[in-house]
Amino acid sequence: MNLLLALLLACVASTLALSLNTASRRFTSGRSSLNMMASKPKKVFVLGGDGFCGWPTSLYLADQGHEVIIIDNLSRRKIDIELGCDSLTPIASMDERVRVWNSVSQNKIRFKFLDLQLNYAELLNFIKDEKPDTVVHFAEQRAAPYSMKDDRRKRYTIDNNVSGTHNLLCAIVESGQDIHVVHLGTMGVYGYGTSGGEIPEGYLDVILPGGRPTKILHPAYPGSVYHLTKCLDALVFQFYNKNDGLRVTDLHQGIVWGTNTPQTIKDERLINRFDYDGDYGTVLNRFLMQAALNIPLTVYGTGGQTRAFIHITDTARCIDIAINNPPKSGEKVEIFNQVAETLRVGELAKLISSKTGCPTRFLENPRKEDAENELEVSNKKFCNLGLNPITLDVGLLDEVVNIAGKYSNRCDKTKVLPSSFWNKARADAAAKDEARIEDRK
Ligand code: NAD
Ligand code: USQ
Repeated sequence: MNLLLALLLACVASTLALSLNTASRRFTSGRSSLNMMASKPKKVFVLGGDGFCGWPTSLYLADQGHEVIIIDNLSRRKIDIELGCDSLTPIASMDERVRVWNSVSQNKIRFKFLDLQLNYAELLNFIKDEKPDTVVHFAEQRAAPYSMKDDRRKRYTIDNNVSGTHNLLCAIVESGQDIHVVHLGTMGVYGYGTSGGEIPEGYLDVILPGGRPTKILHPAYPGSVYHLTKCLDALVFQFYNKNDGLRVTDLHQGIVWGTNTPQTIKDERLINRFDYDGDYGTVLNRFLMQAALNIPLTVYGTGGQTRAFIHITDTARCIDIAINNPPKSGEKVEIFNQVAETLRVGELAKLISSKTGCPTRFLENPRKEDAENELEVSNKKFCNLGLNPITLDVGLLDEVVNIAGKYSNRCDKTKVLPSSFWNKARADAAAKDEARIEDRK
C-alpha cells in the first residue's frame, strides 16, 4: 500500500471513529432485537444468491436458522467477463463459497445452477420436489447503465427479468403450493422527478372521476430499461395475486452500499462482490473506492439527483423481516420501501471529498435524468416491524474504504468512467467532455 493511500485510510478511519463505535454495535445485533414476531424457521429458495445482495442475504438467513437453497445461473460472473471487468474483491467460485460456509457454520446451505428465464421445467420440478415456504427473488439483470448500453443489452434485460419473474409465478401456481414470494424491486419504479411530498409504500389513495375513492399502484415512471422491468414485474405480481391468490411482498429498495457483513467476514473466501465499474458500480461504493485510490470522484451532471440508500447489512435484515411477516391469504401484494435515508449525490461527493481530500470532477451526465430532484420516502412499515436502519452518520464508510484499499491492485482504472449512454445526445456530449478528455491524456 503506498503512503498516500495509507494516509487516506487513516484520515477516514479516525474521522469516523465515533460513528463507527455505534455502527459496529449494531452490525452484530441479532434476530431478537429486530423482529417483533418470533417466527419459526422456513425453507427458503434464494434466487440470485450468488450476487452482491443475494450472497450476504443467504448467509444471514442461514444464520437465522432458515434452510437456504441458492439458485443462480452465474450470469453476473459471465457479464464481468463480457465487460472485461471484475469484482474489486476476489470472490471465490460458487462451489467454494458453499463449501467454506458449510465448514464454518452449523447452518448448511445448498446451491443449484438454474436459469430462471430458460429452464422453466427444471424450476417447476425443483419447486415440486423441495416445497419451499418462501422464494426470495434477486435474480435479475440489475444495472441501469448496462440495460441502456445498446439494443442487445436492452432486449436481454427485458427478456431475462420479465420472463424470469413470470416463470417463477407461473411455476408456483402450477405446483399448487402456497409459497410466499419476496421480490427485490427498486425505488426507481416511482421515478426520480420531484415527488412533491412523501412517497407512500406502493399504493396511492385516489379519487376517480365521479368522486369514487380507490387505491391504486403508485404510477410507474421508470428512468431506464432496467427500471422498466421492475415496473412490469409489479404488474405481473398484481395479476397473479388477483387471479391465483399468490402471496407476494415487493420490496422497493434504494441503492445498496457497503460490502461485507458479519457472515461474509468469517472467512476471506466468503467475501462479497464489490462492483466499481461504470456499469455495475453504484454511486456511494464508487465514490468511496475512488477516494481510497485517489481517483477524482465522478459526479454526473450537477450532482443534483437525490436518491435513497440502504446498507447491505440492513438489506439482509429487511428480507428476514419480510419472510417472517408474509401477507395473509387473500391480501393484496404487500409493498415496503426498503430504504434508510435519502441523500443528494453532489452532497455525498462533497462529504467524502472533505473527509479524504480526494478532488471531485463533474462529468457530462451519461443518463437522461433531471438535473435535480427532491425525494422524500416513507419507510414506516419496516421501522414499525423493528428495523432501526444504519444511516450514513453512523455508517460503515471506512469498511468500504478499507476493502477498496486492500484490493486496490485489482482495480482497472480504465473501467471507472461511465461507458453506457442513455441516448445519442448524451453520448455526443460525453465525447466532447473536457473532464473525460483530460483523463485520456
Ligand atoms: P447482482 O447482479 O449482483 O445479482 C443478481 C444475481 O442474479 C446474479 O448472481 C446473477 O447471476 C443472478 N441471475 C440473473 N439472472 C438470472 C437468471 N435468469 N437465472 C438465475 N439467476 C440469475 O445484483 P444485486 O446487486 O445483488 O441485486 C439483486 C436484486 O436486488 C436485483 O433484482 C436488483 O434489481 C435489486 N436491487 C439491487 C440494488 C443494489 O443497489 N445493488 C438496489 C435495489 C434493488
Ligand atoms: N451517479 C454519479 N456518479 C457515479 C455513479 C452514479 O453521479 O459515478 C449518479 C447517477 O447519475 C444517478 C445516481 O448517482 O443519479 C444513482 O446511480 P447508481 O448507479 O448508484 O444507481 P441506479 O442506477 O439508480 O441503480 C442502483 C442499482 C439498481 C437499483 C437502484 C435503486 O444498480 O439495481 O434498483 O440503484 S434506486 O436508485 O433507488 O432506484
